[in-house]
Amino acid sequence: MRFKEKTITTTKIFSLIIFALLLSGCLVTRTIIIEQAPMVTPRIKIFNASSIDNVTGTVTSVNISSIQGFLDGLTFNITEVVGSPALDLRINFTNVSSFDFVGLRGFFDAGAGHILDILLFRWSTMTWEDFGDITTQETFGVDSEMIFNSSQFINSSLSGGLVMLRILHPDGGNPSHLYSLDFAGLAKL
Ligand SMILES: [Ca+2]
Repeated sequence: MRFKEKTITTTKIFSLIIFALLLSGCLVTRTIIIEQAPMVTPRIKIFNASSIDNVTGTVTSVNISSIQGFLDGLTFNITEVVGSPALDLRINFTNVSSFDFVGLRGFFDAGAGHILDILLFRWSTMTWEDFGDITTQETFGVDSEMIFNSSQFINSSLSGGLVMLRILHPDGGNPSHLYSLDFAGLAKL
């Protein structure tokens, strides 16, 4: 009997302690909301080249896939010829709706003063527009040109949106000079 009374007393004391703790907020159940990070959607769209054609120059390897992969160990190699122009390379892109950059990764192993022009065909005037130069390099490097209002360089009536890129060595060449192209692409931010 005395044991039962002691048990009841202990239970009451324990209940009072729990009640007091609840009042003080120590045992308030907390709901923790963990916000899930939003899915990150790639913001940059890359257009790979769809065709490549050497109008002038000696090509030692012809494979469009060589310039579709960045840093993949595959390159498109072309050497200059004697005479002017020394090198004329055309790279086409299809199904292009809009773009902001032209990007090239290559290695121009040539002499001082030898320059490759980076041009885009402007459909509204039917002329080639020069956007930059590639000079002799010591190793592979990236050349990128920002293009404002790309619509004038896209022919939406051809191939779903045709863009023609040209790499031109306008002056006299040297057959020992090599342009090794790893990647050519258009980028839409
Ligand atoms: Ca490559």
